Amino acid sequence: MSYQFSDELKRTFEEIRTMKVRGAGRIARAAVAALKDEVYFVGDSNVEEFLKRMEAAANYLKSSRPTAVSLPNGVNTVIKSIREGIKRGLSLSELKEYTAAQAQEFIQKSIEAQKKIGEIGAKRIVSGDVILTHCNSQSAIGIIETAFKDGKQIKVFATETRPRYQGRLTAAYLADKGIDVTLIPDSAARLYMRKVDKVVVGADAIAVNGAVVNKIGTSQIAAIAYESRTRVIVAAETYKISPQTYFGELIEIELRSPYEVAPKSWLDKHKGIKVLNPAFDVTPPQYIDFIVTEKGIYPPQGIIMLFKELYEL
Ligand code: RUB
Repeated sequence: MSYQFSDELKRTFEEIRTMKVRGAGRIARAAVAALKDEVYFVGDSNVEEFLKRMEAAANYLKSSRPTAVSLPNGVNTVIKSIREGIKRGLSLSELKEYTAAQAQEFIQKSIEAQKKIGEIGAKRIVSGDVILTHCNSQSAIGIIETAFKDGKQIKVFATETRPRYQGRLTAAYLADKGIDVTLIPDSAARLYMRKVDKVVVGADAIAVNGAVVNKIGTSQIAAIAYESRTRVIVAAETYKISPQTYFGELIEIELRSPYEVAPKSWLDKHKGIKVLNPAFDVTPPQYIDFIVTEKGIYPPQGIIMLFKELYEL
């Protein structure tokens, strides 16, 4: 059976797909907020029907972008709460209220988690540090900004992050806050790494073995940092840990349009050229010093313990 979704839900799907809304935390919150509003969309006659319609909406949202695990983890939280509500015997209207409240709680906790990561991670930054960050991660920026607000003298290198240039967003944000920031091409990371004390990046997904999936180029930066003995810090909320990886599944890497890499007119002239445009890559745990979560700091090898604790395994 196919379900009708509200225009708002479809708009959120499009905004995530086209990257108007981007970044793993924002994507999760936008999807959960859309589900929260969807609760009241059409008049279901019973709780089972409501669950089915919400599951369909959740699956639709999950298909917008494949890599950020925060998205399925966020929408699954909402679906789980509907199932719980049904088990507790809630009426349809009670169930809707309960679902909307649980969705709101996820959004609130996500915002709080990012704030906490900023506070915890900033303790590992010292005055005089030169930090390199890649892409545009709210959690990574939270660490940098908190350290700065705590009065630490820091300098930041922000990589451009081709092909979508999210590094410009980061550089503009940091400069706006009064932080000393230098925008560099991604390919200049090795040249400047010897000036860098700490690499601070975010994550779209974390495998239970501590490998981190983040914006394409992160693994290159981490390897360069490893080479020059520079610390690599990953900032990530615990809902970015991928449960599927516990069962040996791999995290899917999103492949985006070739026209983000080269213009269509140019590629049309050079028909023999193939283009690959992966949006993310995998940084192996041995290149990561520690992962800052809202629950504290973990070495990548400790993520499995954290995961088991979170899922009560
Ligand atoms: C964004 C990206 C960010 C993570 C973490 O990629 O790789 O580093 O999503 O972000 P894209 P946050 O621009 O393709 O979405 O810490 O804000 O969740």
